Amino acid sequence: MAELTPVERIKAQSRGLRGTIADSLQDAHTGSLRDDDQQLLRLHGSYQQDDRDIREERRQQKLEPLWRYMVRVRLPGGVATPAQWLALDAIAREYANGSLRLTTRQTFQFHGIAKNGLKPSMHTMHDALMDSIATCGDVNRNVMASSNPIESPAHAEVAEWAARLSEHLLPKTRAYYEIWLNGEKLEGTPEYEPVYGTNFLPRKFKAAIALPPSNDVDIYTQDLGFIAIVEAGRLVGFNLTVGGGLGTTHGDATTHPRLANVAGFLAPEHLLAVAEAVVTTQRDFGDRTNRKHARLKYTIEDRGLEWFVGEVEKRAGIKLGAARPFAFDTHGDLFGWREALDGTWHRTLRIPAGRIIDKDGLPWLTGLRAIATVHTGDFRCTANQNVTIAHVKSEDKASIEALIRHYRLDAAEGSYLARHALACVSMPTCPLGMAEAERYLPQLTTDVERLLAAHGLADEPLSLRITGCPNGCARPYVAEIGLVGKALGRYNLHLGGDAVGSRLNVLYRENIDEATFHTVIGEFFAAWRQERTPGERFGDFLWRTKRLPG
Ligand code: SRM
Ligand code: SF4
Repeated sequence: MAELTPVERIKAQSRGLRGTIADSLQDAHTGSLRDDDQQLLRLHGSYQQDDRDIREERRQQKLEPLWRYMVRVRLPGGVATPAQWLALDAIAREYANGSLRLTTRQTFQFHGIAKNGLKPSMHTMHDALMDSIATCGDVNRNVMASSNPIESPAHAEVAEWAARLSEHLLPKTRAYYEIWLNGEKLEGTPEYEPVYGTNFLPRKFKAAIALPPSNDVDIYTQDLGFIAIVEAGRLVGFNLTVGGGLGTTHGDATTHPRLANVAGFLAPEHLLAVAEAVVTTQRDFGDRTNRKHARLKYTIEDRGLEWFVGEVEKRAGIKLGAARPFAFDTHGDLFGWREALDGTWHRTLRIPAGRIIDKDGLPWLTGLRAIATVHTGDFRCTANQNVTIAHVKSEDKASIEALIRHYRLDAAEGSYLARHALACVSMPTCPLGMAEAERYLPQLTTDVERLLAAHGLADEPLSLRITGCPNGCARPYVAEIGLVGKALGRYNLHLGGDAVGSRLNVLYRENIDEATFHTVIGEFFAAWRQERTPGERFGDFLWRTKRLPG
C-alpha cells in the first residue's frame, strides 16, 4: 500500500493543529518557524514566505532569507464593515508591507508580516470580529458568494448561507485562540472534529455559492458549489456542483484543470447536510498518498460521479432532485453606481490585481481608509479582486463619489479588458511563482489594449488572466486568454474560455516570450475582426473557426 504523505503525519500528530507553533514563535534566533509548524501554520491562515527579490543578496551575505508571513483573512461572502476595514488597514500599515491585497476568493491578504507581528495582527483582527482560521491548508477555505449586494432579495439570503456554510465547516479546535489570542491552554485530548477527524482533509477544499445570472465566483472551478435557484422572486433551493479544481503541474499529464459537474437540486434546508456529506466523503475517500492527486476532482474521476452522488445522498439522508434550469451571463464584476432594492447604492471599484496601496500618485489605501471612516454601509470584496462600496444611502452618494474622485479610486476603470483582467500574486512573495504576474499585469493589459485598438476592437469584452505558475490562482483556465508562467518572461498560452466561466480553455502555445505572444494574439485579433459573427466573443470565435486544438 502506498505511504501517506508527510503532511498527513504532521496533521495527525498536531494535537488539533497546535504542534509546537507557540514555542516556534518564541524563538528569537530566527524569523522562521520549525518545519512541521510551517505546515500547520497554514491551517491558521498564514504562510511563511521570504522576499524573493532579495533572496540571493541575503544568501551572499550569509544571512537567512528575510522570513515574512502572509496572512489571509476569513471573510465569508467577502463582506466587511467599515470598522473591520479600518482594523485591516491598521494591520497593513503597522505590521505588513503597507498594502491590503484583495484575493480571488473574496478576502484580504497581508504580505510581509514579521514573526513578532503575527500575534498583534491576529489580536487586531479578533477585536474587529475577524480571524484567519482555515483560510489556508487542508480544510474548507473562505466560502465565496455572489457579491452584488441586494439586487434581489435572494442576494442577502445567499450571503447569509455563505456565512452559515463557513461556520458549519470550521474546525472545532481551539488551537487558534490558544496560540494567537492567549486563550486557555488545552489539557489532555484535543477537541473532537466531527467534520474533519484527526487528519483533516487530504487537500485544500473550496466552496462557493453563485446567484445567476452572475457567475462571479466561477462556480465550476470550486470543489463544492451551490447555484441559487430563484423562482417567482423566491430562493427555492440550489443546484449542487462538485469536483471543480484548477491546479496542475507543468509536464505532469496526470494533473489537469477540471470543471465541476452539476449534480442535482436540493432545498435550502439541506444545504449544510449536503455540504458536510461532500466534505466527509472527500475526507474518507480522497487520496492521502499523493498530494498532486488529492483534490476532490480526482476522487470523483477515479470513482465516478454516480458513486459520489450516491455516497453524498446516503450521508446527507436525502435524494437530490433533477437540476433546475439556470443561466449565467457573466463571470466578471459590474462597475459604476447601481441601485439596490432597498434604495441604497453600491459602486464597485476596479483594483488591478487586488493590490490596495498608496503608490504612483494613486493613494488608494488612504482613500479607502477615508471612505471607511465615513461610510455607514459595508464593503464587499469580489471574486475578481475588486471591492464594492455597498449600501450607500442616497444622501451619502455624492460625498462618497467625491472621495472616490479625490483619491483617484476610479483611475483604473479603463477598457473592458483592463476592468476584468486578473493576475495572481506571484513574485516576490509567492514561493511557487515561475514568472511575474501581478507586477506584469499593467504592462500586459496596456499591450493587449494596444493590439485590440490596432484592429479596431478597443473595448470589446475579453477576459485575460495571468498566473505565475500552473496552480491557477487567478483561474486562468476559464479565461478567453490565459497566460500561465513557465519561467521568467515565458508563459504557456491558453485560449478559448467563454463569457461566463463554463468552458475550459486549451493550451495553444507553450513557453512563449512576450514578442511571440504579441504576434500570435495580434494575428488572432485580425481574424476575429474580419470573420466574427455580430457580437461574437473571442473565445467562441476561436472554437467556431476551428483555430484551437481539440
Ligand atoms: Fe492559490 C497556492 C495565492 C486562489 C490554486 N496560492 C498558493 C500560495 C499559497 C503559494 C504557496 O502554496 O506557497 C499563493 C500565495 C501567494 C502570495 O504570496 O500571496 C496563493 N491563491 C492565491 C491568491 C492570493 C491569488 C490571488 O492573486 O488572489 C488567492 C487566494 C484565495 C483566498 O483568498 O483563499 C488564490 N489558488 C487560488 C485559486 C482560485 C480560487 O480558489 O478560486 C486556485 C485555483 C482553484 C483551485 O484551487 O483548484 C488556487 N493555490 C492554488 C494551488 C493549486 C492547488 C491544486 O489543486 O493543485 C496552490 C498550490 C498548492 O496547493 O499546492 C496554491
Ligand atoms: Fe503563486 Fe502560482 Fe498561485 Fe500565482 S498561481 S500565486 S505563482 S501559486
